[in-house]
Amino acid sequence: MSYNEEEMAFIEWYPMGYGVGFKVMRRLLELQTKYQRLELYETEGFGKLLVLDGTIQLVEVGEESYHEVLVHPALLAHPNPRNVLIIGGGDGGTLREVLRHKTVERATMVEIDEIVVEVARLYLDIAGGAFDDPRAKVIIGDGVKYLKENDGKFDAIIVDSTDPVGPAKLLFSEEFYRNAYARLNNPGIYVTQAGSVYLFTNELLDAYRAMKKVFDRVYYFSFPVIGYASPWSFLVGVKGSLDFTKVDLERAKGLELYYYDPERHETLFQMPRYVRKLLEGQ
Ligand code: AG3
Repeated sequence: MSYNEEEMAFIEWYPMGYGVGFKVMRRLLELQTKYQRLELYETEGFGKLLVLDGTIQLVEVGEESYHEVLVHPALLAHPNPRNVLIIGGGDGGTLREVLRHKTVERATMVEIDEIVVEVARLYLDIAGGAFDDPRAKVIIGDGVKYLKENDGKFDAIIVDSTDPVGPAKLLFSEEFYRNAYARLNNPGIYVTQAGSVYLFTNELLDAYRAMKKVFDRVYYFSFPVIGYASPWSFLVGVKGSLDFTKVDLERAKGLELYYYDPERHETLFQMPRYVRKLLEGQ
């Protein structure tokens, strides 16, 4: 969580003094929104770097290693995802990936902080026109309230939030999962990022256990994400009979993927052995 002027580096510090850093050329923005502190840097080799409350959200070069993996496994495991809800994801990367699916007729994104959306529109080159797609609907609001207080149904709910610590913690609670389950069609799929496997292991375990109380089936997976303390974890909750270990390879062909490899879908389930044992309660 620091910007070292002398060394021209931005380092995000995780627990126990584990750092993830980038050499930066200059700071482009530093501002306090209603919800968080936002910083934007130009890095040496990874394009722009977006930081919220000291935590790295993305680097332009390699952001697909997160957005592809958050979105495509879940949407390719669902037989026909037409109506998709994204909670968070203000930078637009998740929305962009969702809209690449031809089956998707409607993608609603509920982001609490409109400044993040504005900064993404003006400074980041990652949404790729997604915000202006006629199938996209951007709502500035609280995703927790949105799930509780509306009653439309979705085939997939994707949570692209900040870490399972601090303000986003509510998005990892049993109550939130219950509200999400109620808003899913059958079959339906829920996917969330769930933090660093090594450094937020307890948060991952807590979220996994809470999801197991609510969904008909829960899966965990991991992927090395550029810019985060990898491997990074993801959790999937299913409503009805949907098998997340299988994806539609025909639909995958049209997606031109760079990081996520649907033909090797099974590699997603790699977990350090001790974490798998913790998750499976052994
Ligand atoms: N997703 C951010 C994931 C959390 C990153 N955490 C961290 N660096 N400690 C939102 C940004 C991508 N759309």
